[in-house]
Amino acid sequence: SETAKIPPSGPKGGNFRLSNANLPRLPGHIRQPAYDRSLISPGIVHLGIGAFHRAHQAVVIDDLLAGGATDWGIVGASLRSPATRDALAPQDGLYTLAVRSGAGSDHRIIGSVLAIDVATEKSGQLIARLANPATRIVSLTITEKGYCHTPQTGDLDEHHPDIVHDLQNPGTPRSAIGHLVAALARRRIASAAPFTVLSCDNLSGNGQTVGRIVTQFAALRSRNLAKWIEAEVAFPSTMVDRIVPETTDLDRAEISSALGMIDAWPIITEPFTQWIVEDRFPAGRPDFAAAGVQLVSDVTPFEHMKLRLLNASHSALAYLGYLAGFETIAATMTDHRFVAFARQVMQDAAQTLAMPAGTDMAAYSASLLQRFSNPALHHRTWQIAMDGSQKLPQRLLATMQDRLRLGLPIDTHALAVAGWMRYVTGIDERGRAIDVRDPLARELADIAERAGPVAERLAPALLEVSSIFGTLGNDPRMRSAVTGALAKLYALGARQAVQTFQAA
Ligand code: CS2
Repeated sequence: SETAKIPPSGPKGGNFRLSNANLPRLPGHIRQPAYDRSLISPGIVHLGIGAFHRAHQAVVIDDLLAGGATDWGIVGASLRSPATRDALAPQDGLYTLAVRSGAGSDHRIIGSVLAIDVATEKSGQLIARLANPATRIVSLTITEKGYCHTPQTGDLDEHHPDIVHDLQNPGTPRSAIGHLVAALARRRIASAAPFTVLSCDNLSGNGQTVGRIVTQFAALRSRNLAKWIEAEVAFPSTMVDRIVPETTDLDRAEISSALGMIDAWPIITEPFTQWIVEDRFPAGRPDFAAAGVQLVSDVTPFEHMKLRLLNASHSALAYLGYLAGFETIAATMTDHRFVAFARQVMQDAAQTLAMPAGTDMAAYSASLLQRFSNPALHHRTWQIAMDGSQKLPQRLLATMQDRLRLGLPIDTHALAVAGWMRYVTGIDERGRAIDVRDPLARELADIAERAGPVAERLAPALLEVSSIFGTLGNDPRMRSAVTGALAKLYALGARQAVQTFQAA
């Protein structure tokens, strides 16, 4: 995982570090928290305080704190790595948000993160914080695999090692699910109202899904606890959208130099940001709308639109672009064949969707292509390619299922799935090793090793991984489309496969 390397010496003559005390030393054009941080108290605990949260929700909260919502500060939690805490604690939680595009770069200091807990060090402290009635929202960006579920069904994976551990050690859990349930159990015993659980991950029906997983886990501890959770806890769904690449050491150096002081972990993002939230917060919420958040009664159409247009084409570009030798999404987008392919992924997906009221498919797709082309973002294909086993179902397979149901061809998506298949063999088109990161990496590599690089054997073997493909993997139309696409990929390579596809 990422670690923050602090530049060895301070920029231009100073050794200052971003902190409350050093805010007055910042250049005047850099926007700072427009509120007295000492007056802010926490109302939100956020599990998974990575780059995505700090570019999205924490910025919304920063705006709301400036508007006077002083009891909605954030305490972040890392479930494993102390890296973010180690970088931000000496900075009093402050960090820079750099919004970048072809038009330039804008720097702003975010002050909404008040503290960070590291669960592996003090699991009791985090549970106590979650159990504290002042915590009214517990939000999550723990990535797809953090839910310890079976991606294809959305059910809790009872055999997941962390779940097995947490059921045996309910007071010292490892998983986010274990922490949520430990804290909810305490609140129930104390006759306190529960917090609202706000999933901000790219899962389909993320609220419903996390609600189901939490309740299933609780039921393995106590039926009454599960019933109480079902009756009392709200799990609103959300659609969150902002592209946030991993911060590089070059970013750290550039931003520290712009600030005239060190920021050990700034966040880089794009101008676009969107947050759609299902309005169900029995424990209260800040006035999200005041910061541009859209509150709706049903997030589903927005979520499907995003997963099946943005994330699907992102994953397709990531696998096929990586195989073609492109390091970033923006570089992949300099090849018109890939642009055309991404557009086709979106068009095919759109035929299965009811676009949300007020959105236009053509305009939305055009804006996605433009965002992917942002030359100022170094978003690695390798980063997006990560954890494909957790991403494929909601991004690509759901569309394929719907298209088959409608009697429509699935060749476009089949090529994207074939790209994933070749990627997870761990060997690229030039015979070099790929560092495949995926909870199923070992299993997938074993399958690839047994099948060999032969589409007719490899595609059917991978389609049998039912936690990813479910029954879709047995559908003869799926088998033949994916096998054909993979054969083409092996015969021609990604660039040509994408191109011939266009001609077909
Ligand atoms: C990306 C997403 O890494 C990935 O899988 O597709 O993180 C994507 O950048 C965000 O969902 C954009 O909102």
